[in-house]
Amino acid sequence: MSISEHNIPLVGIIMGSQSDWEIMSNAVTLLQELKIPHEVKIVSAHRTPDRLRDYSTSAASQGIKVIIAGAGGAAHLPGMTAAWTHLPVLGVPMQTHTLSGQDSLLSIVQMPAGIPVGTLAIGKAGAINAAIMATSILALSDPQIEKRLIEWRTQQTESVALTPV
Ligand code: RP5
Repeated sequence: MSISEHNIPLVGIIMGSQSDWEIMSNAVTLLQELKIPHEVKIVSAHRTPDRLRDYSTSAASQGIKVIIAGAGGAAHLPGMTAAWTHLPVLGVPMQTHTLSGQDSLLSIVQMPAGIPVGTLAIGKAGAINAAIMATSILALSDPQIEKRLIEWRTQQTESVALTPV
């Protein structure tokens, strides 16, 4: 039986602010398409540090297998989450008005050795790819999830027209 049939969230999607939701909702859409149970929460490294600690330290025991963390600017959420948990953490840098998201990207990617964050692209592509990568991680130990992922990838390939219109 696939772990995705239990309906216990396997992927935790967290974001630093309500303002991140427009981008992070793209990760949710992908997980819905791939039928991966997930949960979504606002967890701010700076404004709700206790929530960050509580979420990160309890995620594994709650059944979460992968955490996707989106944040912008001084984007400490993915890194601090990774500091609190051994679960894989995928970081999605938000595009920002002031520095175009380069601030977010560098804040997330430049982790010290020993505490990794798998860092995706800035913005929508990063959110989508984080969901696909989370599914890939789950697929390593679940043949049904692997089958759905391969089908999704095949459909994507087949949807690309040879000739532009
Ligand atoms: C970060 O600060 C959030 O992840 C967000 O991207 C950024 C701005 O947050 P708001 O001021 O819009 O709430 O913590």
